[in-house]
Amino acid sequence: MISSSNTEAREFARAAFLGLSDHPRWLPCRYLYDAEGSRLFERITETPEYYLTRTELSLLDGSTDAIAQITGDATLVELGAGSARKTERILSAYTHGYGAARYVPVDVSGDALAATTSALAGRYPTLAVRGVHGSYESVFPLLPSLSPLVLLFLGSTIGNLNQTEADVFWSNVRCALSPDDFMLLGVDLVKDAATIDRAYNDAAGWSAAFTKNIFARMNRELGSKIDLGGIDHEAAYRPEWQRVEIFARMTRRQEVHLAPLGRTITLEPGERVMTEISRKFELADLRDYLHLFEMETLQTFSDPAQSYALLLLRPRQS
Ligand code: AVI
Repeated sequence: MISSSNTEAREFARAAFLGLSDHPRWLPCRYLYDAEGSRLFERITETPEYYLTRTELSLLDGSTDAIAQITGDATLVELGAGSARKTERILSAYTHGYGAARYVPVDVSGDALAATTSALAGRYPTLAVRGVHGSYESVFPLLPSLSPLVLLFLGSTIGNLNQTEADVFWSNVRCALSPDDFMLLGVDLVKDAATIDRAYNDAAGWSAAFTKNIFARMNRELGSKIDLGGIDHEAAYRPEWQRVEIFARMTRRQEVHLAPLGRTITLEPGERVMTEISRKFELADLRDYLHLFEMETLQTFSDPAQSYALLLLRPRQS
């Protein structure tokens, strides 16, 4: 019998093989988030350079009561369990407003899910939490049975999807939402390149550690034997693409073993592997794009510098 962890390792190995044999080379960013990756990402969010989380938290502070009033009592379904800090602000507004709240965190990382669930259990006695361990896509079929709901997609994680993935995502969202549902979307906005570059190259080195962790994870789970000291983190904002591109650059020759497949891929010094993109948005373009998917923007909350925004969305009523 093939155990599910064997199946997961084969899937990871296949994804790594396909991405690393492509031109240019890449790895799917979902593999950045094992327990260690989630821990490293939390450290990034605490750095002075990473303005996204702090700005989003302060926007949530100023808007969640109003949002809870607009949506009414609803089940909160969160794509990407996120940090308990962020979720607590939202849960507080719903538990204060409606006495009890229902929360469904969805995450590919079982560890992140368990951490969020246990952090919340003690603090909110009237909260019913039901975690879903899986990809975002896995929760779409469940959404009609959870309506009325507010779908939370925070942290500008939407920016980690490329245009094609985003198009599929929004089609799925639109099909899964019922007329009484809402969605709260957090997005990082286009701004000067230097501010963005700093956020993805923090001085303490958490961003670099996060990028390298995908290779450390390959060592742990796929027996890859990659020399982590032979990898540099490279992240830069490309204004013409309105996105940050994050790469691992090899500083020495690497033989990458993928034990579950019995294959090896050679990476030469100087070769780069793209591990992630992080798209930044213009509000007017984004609202227009969402309109194509019949998602109407009811309200936008942004900081005075228009650095970041929360959009309260609703399926367009026909
Ligand atoms: C999760 N996501 C929104 C982060 C971002 O800003 O794109 C991931 C990240 N990668 C490196 N730093 C942050």
